[in-house]
Amino acid sequence: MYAINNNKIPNNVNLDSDPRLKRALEHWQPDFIRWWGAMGPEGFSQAEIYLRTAIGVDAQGWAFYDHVRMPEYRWGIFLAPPEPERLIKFGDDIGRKTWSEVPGEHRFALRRLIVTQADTEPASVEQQRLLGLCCPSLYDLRNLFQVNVEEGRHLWAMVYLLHSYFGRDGRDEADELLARRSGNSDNPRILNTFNEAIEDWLSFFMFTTFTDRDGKFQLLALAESSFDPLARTCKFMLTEEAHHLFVGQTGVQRVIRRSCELMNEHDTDDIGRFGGINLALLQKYINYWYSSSLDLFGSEISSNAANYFAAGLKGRAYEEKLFKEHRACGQTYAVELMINGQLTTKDITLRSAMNEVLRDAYTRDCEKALEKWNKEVLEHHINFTFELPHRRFNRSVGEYANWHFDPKGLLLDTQQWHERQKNWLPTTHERQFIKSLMKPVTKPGLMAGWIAPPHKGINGQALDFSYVRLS
Ligand code: BYC
Ligand code: FE
Ligand code: FE
Repeated sequence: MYAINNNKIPNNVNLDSDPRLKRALEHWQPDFIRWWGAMGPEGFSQAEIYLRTAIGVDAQGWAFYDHVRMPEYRWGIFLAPPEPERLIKFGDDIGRKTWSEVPGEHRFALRRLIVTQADTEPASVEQQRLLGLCCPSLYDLRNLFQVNVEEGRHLWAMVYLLHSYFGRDGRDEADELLARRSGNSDNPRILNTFNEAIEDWLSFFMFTTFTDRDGKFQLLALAESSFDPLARTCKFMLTEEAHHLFVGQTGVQRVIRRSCELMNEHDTDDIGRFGGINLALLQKYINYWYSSSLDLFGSEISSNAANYFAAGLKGRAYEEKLFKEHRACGQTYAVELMINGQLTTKDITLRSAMNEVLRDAYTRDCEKALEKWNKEVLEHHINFTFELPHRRFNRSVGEYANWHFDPKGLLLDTQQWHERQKNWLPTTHERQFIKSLMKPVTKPGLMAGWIAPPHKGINGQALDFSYVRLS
């Protein structure tokens, strides 16, 4: 155990200089710990986990590894270092000074963006709370908990903004963040994907590949914000996000590797009876989690998104690096809309297409993940290619929500959809099969039979290292 910093709440925002804020956060802290106890990982409060803790934002500070009990994890508040004289980079006010306080006219919109972002963080912890009980290895168990504590820290990051800049309203929102519950019909989490159950590790790896990647792109867009504390908070969160995406990408890849090994060993595609997961079933999980995550970008045409961009609240991913022009005025974007039951291409204003622009960037990033998976298949000399379904497939938000499309994007009638969706999405029976594979493996170095071991351990440790010391 360690004691680096005696502050109750580790931070680089000089909390001691603001006693009122400090008191407000110290008041919220026990509520957070109670929430963690009730809704965080089930069954491991006494286990010692080999976790990395952020204790600063520099190279040494943000990756401090030690065995820690999760309830004693030090959730801190860290902002990326300020850029001196940072100017507004996009929207109507380009070139003006960025804001260190919330401008009155943007108070409502900023609060809404921050609350929506914040809500996903505890939601994901709630969704994943039972996974520890059926982990495929201690290595994976540790990675799950690392993701969980960091999503907890992301909640802290947003609650700091709410408490610090939004007064009474912000404190009320912070309380609400601990009151909503993933999947609860009376008081659900805000965005749909965060109300889906995650009861098996394949779903966890798909979620960390596709849904945490939505997180990456939303954070990239908010890291451009003219509201400087938000931009700096998101920048630091992005450094942690990389590990979540690694867990997902390599998790699925290890499942694929194991499946390919079993296919070659037994000379069949159908490896379920050998305890493996068929590649075709993996494709269905991809279809499910990718389409659900696409919804998180909002409608194709969004006046909210246009207003956020105009006001400089939320930009595009890599706004400065990737785009030459940052006002996005007088330009158009072609989208396919459903008009009188027909797909029709329409030019809409670029600003109102900002959700779609971000979704495009996200899709390109997902394609890279699939390329790596397909390479794994190829290395086993197996003829199978994973594909992302069309963006119209299985959508619940936006233009395509009330229609049915196949994974190639072709329009279906309701009957065709009901007949064929079992070919594209996991059936109840298949979900049960995946669940039946989820037997806990908790001896150091051992691995469940449906997943291959990782190529290397965490932080240079061996694969049979005690990543988790069970009590
Ligand atoms: N489910 O105008 P529209 C992460 C609502 S993930 C349910 O298109 P807008 C993480 C919308 O609220 C990143 N409702 O929306 C990952 C609106 O409601 P009202 C999270 C939805 O505002 C893994 C209405 O539909 N961060 O960090 O353009 C683990 C019309 O929508 C959904 C953010 O989301 C949905 N999926 O865009 C842990 C960033 N989508 O006004 C963490 C902040 C939309 O009609 N949020 N609606 O009542 C935003 O930027 C925007 O709010 C959104 C929506 C992109 C989400
Ligand atoms: Fe997060
Ligand atoms: Fe994440």
